[in-house]
Amino acid sequence: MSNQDQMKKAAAEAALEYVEDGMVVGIGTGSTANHFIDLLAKMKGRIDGTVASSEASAERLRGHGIPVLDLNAVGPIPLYVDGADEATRHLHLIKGGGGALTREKIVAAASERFVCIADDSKLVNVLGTFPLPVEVIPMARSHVGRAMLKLGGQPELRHGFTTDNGNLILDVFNLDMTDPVALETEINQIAGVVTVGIFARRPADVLILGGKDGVKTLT
Ligand code: ABF
Repeated sequence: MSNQDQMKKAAAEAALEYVEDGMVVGIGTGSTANHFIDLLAKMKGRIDGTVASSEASAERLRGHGIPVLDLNAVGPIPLYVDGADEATRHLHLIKGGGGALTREKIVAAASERFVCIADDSKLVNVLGTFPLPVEVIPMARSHVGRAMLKLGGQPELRHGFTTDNGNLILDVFNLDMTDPVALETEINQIAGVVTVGIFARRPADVLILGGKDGVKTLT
């Protein structure tokens, strides 16, 4: 396992402390979330089940014999654990590098506590070095692309990729994200945008970062 992967695993392990008996746990997507899934398998008898943010995570959970529930069949989720592509000390995030941003945003919105897990290379002062994923309805691709240009970004279509919802992803480079709440709100208003990968209006509640000196928790 690479050092970075060990840091991801350490963050995932620390997140287990937030899991309580009888909980339904929201589960994210990506390599850090995969560590969490594998660790959760060891205590699967103690939870009621999970809600998955992607088909890939649902499959991995089922592979461990962990029940995967429909979000509509459960009430508010007490805990959601997921990774991120970038995170700030304000717990604002960029997500969606894995393309699962829409379901991730839904599960985050439906959750009482969002614990974000990552290796500490994801911590940044200002979001935006990582290109911003925006999920769009296919017929709106060009329209949304032009809107991104007007905002000062350079959109690139993620070629050969379709989301779990049958939509496309534009990865937008060079946006000014000094006010992520305002930018998230503005991009949300563009017709044809399904989800923008800024998680600032509903940020994480806890950020667990694995580093070479162990795990740090920001709240
Ligand atoms: C998900 O997985 C995403 O929102 C984010 O794009 C990605 C992080 O991947 P990894 O944990 O593999 O670095 O959480």
